[in-house]
Amino acid sequence: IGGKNKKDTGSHKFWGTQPVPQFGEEAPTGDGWIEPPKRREEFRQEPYPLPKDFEWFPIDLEDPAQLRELYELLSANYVEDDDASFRFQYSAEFLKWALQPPGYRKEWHVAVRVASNKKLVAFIAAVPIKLRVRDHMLNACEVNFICVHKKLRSKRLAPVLIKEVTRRCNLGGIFQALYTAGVVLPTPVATCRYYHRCLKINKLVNIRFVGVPQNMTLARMIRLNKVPERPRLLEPQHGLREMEDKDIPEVTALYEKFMKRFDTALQFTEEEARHHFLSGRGTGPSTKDSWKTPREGQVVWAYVVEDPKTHKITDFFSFYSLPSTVIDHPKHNLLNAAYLMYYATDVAFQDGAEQSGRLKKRLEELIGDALVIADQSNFDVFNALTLMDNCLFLQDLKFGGGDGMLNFYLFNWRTSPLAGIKAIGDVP
Ligand code: NHW
Repeated sequence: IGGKNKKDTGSHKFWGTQPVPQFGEEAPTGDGWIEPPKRREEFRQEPYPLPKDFEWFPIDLEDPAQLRELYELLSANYVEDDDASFRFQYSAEFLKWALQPPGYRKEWHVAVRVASNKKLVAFIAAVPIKLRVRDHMLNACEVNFICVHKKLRSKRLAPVLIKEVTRRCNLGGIFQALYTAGVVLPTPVATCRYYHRCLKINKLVNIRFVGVPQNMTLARMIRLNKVPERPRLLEPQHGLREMEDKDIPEVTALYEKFMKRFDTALQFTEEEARHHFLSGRGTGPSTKDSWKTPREGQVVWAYVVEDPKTHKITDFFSFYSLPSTVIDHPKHNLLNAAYLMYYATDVAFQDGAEQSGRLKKRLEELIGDALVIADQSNFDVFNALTLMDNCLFLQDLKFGGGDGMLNFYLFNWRTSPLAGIKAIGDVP
């Protein structure tokens, strides 16, 4: 699922007024803000006006009823693929995990409801992030989950939501943002393609997520996509196990060192790493078999490799669960999709590891095991983007290119296109 990807370089009534690089502008020669920072008093102090009949609503995600309302708004109205066959169905647990990281601001969860009946009809959210873009460290925010109820589309509500969340971030001293979208807006800093590793072939064919290629039978396709029943690195001599709280300092340091290799990356404190890798794990103990049995409400899966001799953490990987509603299907209503999140391996720091193919081999072992765990946890498909080192393993681990693209954007920050996001040949 990646939304619409048509190149649209036409006029943008709203985006043309915003501090973002406009289409057709010359490539920037240096990095920096587009609009200078201002003092708190210089920003608009009161919320932007909404059309008559609507009101701003200070949504409280700690209240299960309000969280449920947000879940329902997004389940029915959030991102669909181009053919309206699938629609993201973020779980309530996922929304809490994504919207309440350390230091989150309740007032950056921006909601709109109908004044008369209090029905929730629109949403947008920002969360604080620390983002390195080349050698600049930005205190910024990440904006996500913009949604306008289907019945209220094309009434220019989205620009009001965006201006309001910008105002609230500005008042909090934040002037830059990172966001992603399937649609092309002025102007992406990077574009990635979604790749899909099919796991449950029968179901994926049945719901038309994939077709059986002409030169193949369904049985052959199933055979070709079968993954092992047990993660290879789980054998005691290799040291794979679920990530635990005691791993956080080493995982945070490994993540940071690994991500230095790219032009841009989020910076995590240990507290943030704990949140991203462990807090979304749901309830229930960590058992020897938990790799086969997802926990109640589990959003995130995180594994480390602990060297059996030195007890050092040498590698880790993580993925999250983001199902999609299968729209109008007689038999299946949910597509269970796993998305590759962060990973790192200390093989990357060895001299010549990339050229010699050692990095590729190690990533194939790690992500290959992630596929086994996802398969056993009953995911139908495992998705990944053409970023970080993913292009080293996507093809050999039998991921196929999808039609969804994801564009990355920076608000109020100029930089030349981010080459650190390595792409397979066919990505524009
Ligand atoms: S992308 C997910 C977007 N959400 C969906 O696709 C859900 C289903 N669709 C909808 O709910 C991840 C509506 O179609 C939405 C647009 C709400 C998308 N980003 O109200 P109008 C994110 O959440 C522009 C930004 O009439 P609508 C990232 C469009 O180009 N802009 O449209 C969010 C046009 O402007 P233009 C988008 O269909 C990042 C204007 O909206 C957009 O009823 C937000 C039309 O408005 C999109 N995905 O509602 C930016 N889609 O100039 C954050 C359309 O072309 C910026 N538009 O005339 C940073 C803020 C923080 C700064 C802090 C310093």
